[in-house]
Amino acid sequence: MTEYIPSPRKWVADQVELYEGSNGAEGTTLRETGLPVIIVTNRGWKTGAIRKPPLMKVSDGDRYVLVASQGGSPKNPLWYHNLKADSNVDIQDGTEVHFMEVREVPEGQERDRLWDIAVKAYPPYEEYQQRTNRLIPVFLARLAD
Ligand code: F42
Repeated sequence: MTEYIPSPRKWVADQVELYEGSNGAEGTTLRETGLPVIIVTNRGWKTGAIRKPPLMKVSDGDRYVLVASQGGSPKNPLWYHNLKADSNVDIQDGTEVHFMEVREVPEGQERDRLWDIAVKAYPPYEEYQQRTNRLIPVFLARLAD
């Protein structure tokens, strides 16, 4: 059984522990913002380990928009590479867990539409994009067949 390796960032690992430990009853928002958070379980492409980055919940119908912002840092978050290598993820949204497929949405009309939805859900994404000349990647997660 491949092991889960928690984030080296304590506040992130703690949020996952609280979220999962409470079966999605607690730890489901971003600190005091009250904004909803999902957990995107994916497989490390180098280690094969289970990784569980929490992300802001951005919904497009029954799909989720995953924004690889990492606070506008110059580099993509490492989970970006995992999703590119293996598009199967589990998304925990509160008490529900969905088995989903992700695909990166290239620049263009669809990405613009999803970006607008993401910024409405979490306005700091716009500032993050201003901070970096990296085009912040956007994935769309839909229920796996
Ligand atoms: N991050 C976002 O990018 N967008 C969000 O909307 C977002 C919201 C959010 C809400 C709550 C919360 O607690 C955190 C939130 N975060 C958000 C932060 C997010 O959860 C991640 O911590 C952040 O995006 C950084 O992701 P990361 O994958 O770069 O994390 C690093 C710190 C990490 O976990 N590193 C591991 C390590 O041991 O150093 C390795 C992780 C990994 O996936 N390794 C791969 C493997 O094979 O195991 C290899 C990856 C490679 O290419 O090297």
